[in-house]
Amino acid sequence: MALEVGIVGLPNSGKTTLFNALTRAGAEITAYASVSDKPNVGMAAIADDRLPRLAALVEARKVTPAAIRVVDVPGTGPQLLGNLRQVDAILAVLDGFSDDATPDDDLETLRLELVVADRDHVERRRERVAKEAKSGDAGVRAELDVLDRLLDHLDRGETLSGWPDELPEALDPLTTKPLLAVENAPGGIDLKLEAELAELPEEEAAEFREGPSALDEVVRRLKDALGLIAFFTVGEKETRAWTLRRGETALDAAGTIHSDIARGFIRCEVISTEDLLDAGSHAEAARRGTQRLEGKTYVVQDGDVLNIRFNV
Ligand SMILES: Nc1nc2c(ncn2[C@@H]2O[C@H](COP(=O)(O)OP(=O)(O)O)[C@@H](O)[C@H]2O)c(=O)[nH]1
Ligand SMILES: [Mg+2]
Repeated sequence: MALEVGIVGLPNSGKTTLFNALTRAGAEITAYASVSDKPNVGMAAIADDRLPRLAALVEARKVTPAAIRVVDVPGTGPQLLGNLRQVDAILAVLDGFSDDATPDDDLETLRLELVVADRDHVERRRERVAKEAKSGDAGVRAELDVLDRLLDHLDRGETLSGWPDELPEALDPLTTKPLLAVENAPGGIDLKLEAELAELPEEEAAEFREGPSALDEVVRRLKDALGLIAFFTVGEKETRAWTLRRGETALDAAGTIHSDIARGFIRCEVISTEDLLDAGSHAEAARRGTQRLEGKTYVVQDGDVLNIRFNV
């Protein structure tokens, strides 16, 4: 499953512009609130300069970057924000380009909208559980009790992240997710410019920019917020980057590639990107002894090149 990020923001702050710049999907950008309430969904590639170097080593015919799924919801009501309950992080887009822009106030407004959406979520869950509790099931009654106390907690102005115990498993809150604010302004992250540059070939776009791409910066901050690392699979047919969360194992890496590979996992050849590039080939790396064999529980490191042996 690819990681997911949700975009939130007030109307006309530049959410869909950011979505297009990240995904190059070309969703409709309007100067008015969208009539459709369907979220835009697309994939954003994660730039990593190690990938082309690894691909060059084996003259890979196909090079595939890692990607994050991006969801752009056209509004901030509880129902629309409910589309974001499964995302791993939230990007808050703030208007910094209008004459009367108030990005700090807008961020507060957005945080409040998320709090309201979560209260709504807890309340709906409580209604459902209250109906089921009439049957007398002990587990259901216990959840009802927790939800009642949780609603009291929220009504005292406290947050879900401030809840001292574990939250009921059935809840998927928004306010406990990592939230990253992106101010959309010339001189900062100029999304309109980025969306335009995203349509150009990479070299041409780079000539327009002074520094690194502002979007790469957004993706880099996202990776930090989520604790993501990259690993690579290097082959002539395809060389590919993948993401894992820091601390995940070789077995998790296998599962990211394909559930069959996880099921049939035998062992995993591991070498760091640097060692492989230094050696110039897998054969030379093996001769130098910089490649090793690891088992299922090996904790994958950022930049590891993995070759998983498995049987089906
Ligand atoms: N000047 C300027 N206009 C922008 C910028 N980003 C978005 N816009 C404009 O603001 C309007 C709304 O943008 P859109 O991405 O659809 O906002 P959304 O409602 O948050 O999805 C469009 O007319 C965009 O062209 C920006 O960075 N600078
Ligand atoms: Mg939009």
